[in-house]
Amino acid sequence: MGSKPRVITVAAAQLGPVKSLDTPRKETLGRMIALLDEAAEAGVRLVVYPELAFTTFFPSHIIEDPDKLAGFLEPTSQAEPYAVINSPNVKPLIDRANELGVDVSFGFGERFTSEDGKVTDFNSAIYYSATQKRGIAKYRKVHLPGRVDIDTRRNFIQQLEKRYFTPGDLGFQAFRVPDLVDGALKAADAASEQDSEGKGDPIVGMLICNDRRWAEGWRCYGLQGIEILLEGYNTTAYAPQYGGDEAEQEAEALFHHRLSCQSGSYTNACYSINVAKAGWEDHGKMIAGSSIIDPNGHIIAESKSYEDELVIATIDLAKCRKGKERVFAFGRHRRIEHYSLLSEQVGVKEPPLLR
Ligand code: CDT
Repeated sequence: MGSKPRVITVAAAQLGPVKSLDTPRKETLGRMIALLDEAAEAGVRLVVYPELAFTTFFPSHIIEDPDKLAGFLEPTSQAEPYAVINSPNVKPLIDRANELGVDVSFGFGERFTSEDGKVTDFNSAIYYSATQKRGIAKYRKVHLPGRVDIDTRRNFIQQLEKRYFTPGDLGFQAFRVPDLVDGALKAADAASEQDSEGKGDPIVGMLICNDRRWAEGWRCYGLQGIEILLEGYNTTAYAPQYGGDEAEQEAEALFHHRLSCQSGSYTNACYSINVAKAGWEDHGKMIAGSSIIDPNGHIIAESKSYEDELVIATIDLAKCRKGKERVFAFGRHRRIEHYSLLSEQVGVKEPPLLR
C-alpha cells in the first residue's frame, strides 16, 4: 500500500527454564539484563519478555505456605499501579532499560491492594517506556487456565492459575507508545480521525499465554486498530495425564500455539511478538517457538532453542494497512446484528435434539 513506512526493530526475549521455586531471583534478572544488552547492541527498541518472567512457572507447583507464595508476587496498589518497576527484583532491569533507551514489556505476578485495602492477585504484564521513564500500560490475564483444586493423581502436572490468581479486570485496552517511530502524527496535527488512521504512534496491546487461544481478546484489540500485540507464555510441552507420546504432545502444543498466534495476527492485521519461557523447569517441560508474526499471519522470525535467545525483526507498521483496509476493514464488513451471542452467552447451548 502507499502508506509511509513506520519502522521499528523489536525483539522477543525468550527465556530458557528458571529451574525451581528456589532459583535466586538475581540469577534470572541477570539473564534478562544480558538479553536486553544484546538487543540494544542489535538496534532493538522494544524487548518483550515472557509471562511470569522473573520466576519459575510457580502455578505448576503446590504452594501452601502464604509467605512462600508472596515471594512470587510483586506488590502494587491503586496509588502506585506500576510499583513493580521499583521492586528490588525488577528495578535493575528498568535501570538498564533507561540507560539503553530500550522499552520493555514483561509478565509478573501482581499482588494488588485497592484503596479499601482489598488484596487481589493477578497474572499481569506491563509496558515500560524507557524514553518516558514510566509504565504506560498494564494488562491482567483474562483467560486463566487450569483449576482451583489440587489433583492428587500421581504424575499429574498441576496447572493452578485459577487457585492463585483472579481473572483480569482491565479488559483489553490498546494504547499508543510514544517515541518508537519517527514522524508519528500527533493529535494537534490530525485533520480528522479518518485521516489519522495508520499514521500515529504505534497501537499496542498485551495478552498473556492462554489468552492467545481466544479470538475474543484479539478482536477487542483489532477493533482499536492494534498494530503490535505482545504475548508472553509458559506452555506445557508434555503432561503425562493426557497420555500419548511425549514428542507428539509437544508437536501438537507447538502447532496450536502457532495456529492461534498466526490466525490472530492475520484476522486483526497486526504484528505479534510471542515470547516463551521454554525448556525443563522442575514441574515439567515447556514449548519454545517464540516468534514474530506479520499482519498476513506469516512467521518472520522464530526461536531455534529452549534457551535464552533473542528473536529479532525489523517491522514496518505500514504493512498492517492492507488487511485493515481490505479483507478486515471492520467498519465495512462486520455484521454486529448477528454477534449478540458472543457477549450474552458463555457456554455452549446446542440446538434442540431432532425427533
Ligand atoms: N500459562 C498458560 O496460560 N498455560 C496455558 C495452558 C493451557 S492448556 C492448553 C496455555 O494456554 O498455554
